[in-house]
Amino acid sequence: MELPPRPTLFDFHGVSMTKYFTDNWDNIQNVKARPDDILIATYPKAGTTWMCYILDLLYFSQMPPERQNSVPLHERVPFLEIQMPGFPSGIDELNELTTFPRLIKTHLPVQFIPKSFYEQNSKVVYVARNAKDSVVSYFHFDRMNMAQPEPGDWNSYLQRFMDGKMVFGSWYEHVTGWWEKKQTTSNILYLFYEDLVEDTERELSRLCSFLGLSTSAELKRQVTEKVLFDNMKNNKMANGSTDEAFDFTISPFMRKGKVGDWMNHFTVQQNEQFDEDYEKKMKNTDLQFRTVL
Ligand code: PPS
Repeated sequence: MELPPRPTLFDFHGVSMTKYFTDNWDNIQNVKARPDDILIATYPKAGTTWMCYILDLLYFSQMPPERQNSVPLHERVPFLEIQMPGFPSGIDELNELTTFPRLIKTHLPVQFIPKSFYEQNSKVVYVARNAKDSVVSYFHFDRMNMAQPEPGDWNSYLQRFMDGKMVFGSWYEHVTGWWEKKQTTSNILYLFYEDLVEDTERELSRLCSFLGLSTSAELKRQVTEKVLFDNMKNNKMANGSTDEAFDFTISPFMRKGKVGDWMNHFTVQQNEQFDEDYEKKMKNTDLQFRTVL
């Protein structure tokens, strides 16, 4: 299938977006959430796929093996806001789900979450990743994903990230918006990519207690093994190889999976400018990230 030209960014209620995430807006906003729904919310490149796979295994690894072996992860965990011509929308896929609970992926900033999720007290697992590794990962993703705007060169991309002119808007506003929301609701678990890299099994235990799951130590160990970076990279149902918009000759979707790869991309000058700007943008929050382990 021939791909349409790359989409362009536009301002959508104060957030940079592309049409693929706004065309279905009314249906997204009118979605009927359920109390047992679990939203996996992230700014892009924070470890969304990793968390989707972890949750899918925690809930459904006892199901017949066909689920894991032949159903792509993006069908098991629909992407709420996506609507691309020629493909079922996230809402269509959500309506097709027959499993409970429903696991739902979203990159929406907190103010765009359909109100039904709050009314139904659905749970949210938010994963955040430090800004420097996020922008590097996003840059390589935008290079290889023809459904994203043209990234341009690294220097201008970095500036655009600092200006919040990315699909799904400003990283700074996304991570702090969800952080603030978490202070007033017990239904949000706020996790960090860096913590997941440091000790996946520990974070899995936090996840299980938040979700009220009494997962056995053996299952936790098995899940931890299955979601190791190299295992996911080789897993055709989870490594993005089913996505027709991805050009793997440019970059893999499972690229490095590390904390600190930003050091291979930022020049000394870019780093100084970034840090200075970061201090200003993040001065009113107590949210802290690790950029090295
Ligand atoms: S997306 O497109 O927004 O849904 O991307 P997302 O899944 O959020 O993020 C992709 C980055 O997460 C890394 N990743 C992992 N790191 C460690 N362990 C595991 N298992 C894992 N799975 C995915 C992936 O490699 C991308 O990061 P980079 O830095 O580009 O490698």
